[in-house]
Amino acid sequence: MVNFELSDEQKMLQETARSFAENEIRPVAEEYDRDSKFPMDVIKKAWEIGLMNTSIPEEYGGGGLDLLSGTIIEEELSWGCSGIATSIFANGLASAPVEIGGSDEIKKEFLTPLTEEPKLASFCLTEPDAGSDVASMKTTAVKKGDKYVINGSKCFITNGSHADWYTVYAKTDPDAGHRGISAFVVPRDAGVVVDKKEDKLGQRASDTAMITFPEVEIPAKNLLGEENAGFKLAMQTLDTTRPGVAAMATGIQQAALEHAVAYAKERVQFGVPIAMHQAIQFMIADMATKVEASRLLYMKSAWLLDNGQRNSLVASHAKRFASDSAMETAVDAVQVFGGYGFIKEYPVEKLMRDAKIMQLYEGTSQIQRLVIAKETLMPRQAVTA
Ligand code: COS
Repeated sequence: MVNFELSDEQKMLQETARSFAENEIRPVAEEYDRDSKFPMDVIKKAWEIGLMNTSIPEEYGGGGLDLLSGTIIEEELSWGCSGIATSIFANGLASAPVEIGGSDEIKKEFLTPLTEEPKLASFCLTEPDAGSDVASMKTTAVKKGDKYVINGSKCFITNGSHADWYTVYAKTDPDAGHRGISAFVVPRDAGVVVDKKEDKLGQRASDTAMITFPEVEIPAKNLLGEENAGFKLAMQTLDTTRPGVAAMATGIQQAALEHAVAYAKERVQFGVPIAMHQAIQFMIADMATKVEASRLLYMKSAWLLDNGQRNSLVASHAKRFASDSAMETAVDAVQVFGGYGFIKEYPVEKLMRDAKIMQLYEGTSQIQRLVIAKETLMPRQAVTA
């Protein structure tokens, strides 16, 4: 039986998140974007009311929520400001490999502190010469007795300047391609260096940093899962987080649509509100369809995982479609606003700048198409969800 109704608990979460976005995020979004100001105060408030660390199991102090509930929150906060939302949800990306591959001891050591205080963690996969091509990474981890020594640099790291710990992917067998990568938890005080904070086109409230690991020594027990199984752990992690990116892209679209509708009803040209012109109506109609389809896709991709099924294909459908739609919808919202859309005093140019990253981070739209094509042409047998 198909049921598109959210549970009472999910509806309550949705309302809480929408009201948080309305009252705590939207009022500061423009200022934090303009000044590229890190939203630590908003993060603290989101943490206090339980909108962060939703996926961390209750036994480690987290919300223990299913993925669908988490993604619903992501859509709403992103409706407020996707830059601030990204800062709030980056812990989910860093925690997922620990939740999937960490021992009980490591989960207690690293997940529990995130739930006791508003602390941050970052996910370190991408390198200057290894973006889409994860397997070409150069960072190494060499085992020395009961320690690993990590050397290398990671780039585009969300919350990198503010994180207490990092999940880091490194080569443990440099000649083995994707089968020679392992994942580790690295505490900041092990000697992690924050090299530089990036100055970005959009999502300017979020922190994006270059991070270096110069001969950083960590205990061998900080290995997540099996040695040389880090690539699969990264892919499994992205299966759990791409639905969330699709949800954030849906939040941007919802905001763009609402702004465009309100403006179209009030702006008068040729003697009537521009909403009366079919040229505008067709743009609004396409925007509305994209929002609806994006929402259904992200929800299905989360629901599949919640129900123990592999979601790689649907997560890529959702991430690809919602991200591309966010870009198109934001561009169209600017078009509906005409010349005013290009002016910073109006809200839609920010949405256009913010939407772009949706097509880039957590796998570009082209990488999602690769996954979709591969899964469609050569469906993979069930891999652990
Ligand atoms: N879950 C579990 N295992 C997976 C998996 C998944 N979702 N996807 C792939 N794997 C496994 C495969 O089963 C295969 O295992 P074997 O070693 O046993 O053969 C292995 O991983 C390699 O898979 P595949 O052959 O599909 O990899 P490709 O090199 O063809 O493609 C892409 C990998 C390009 C899809 C991958 O590198 C990718 O997603 N890149 C983008 C990275 C990204 O999103 N970066 C953003 C960083 S976070 S901001």
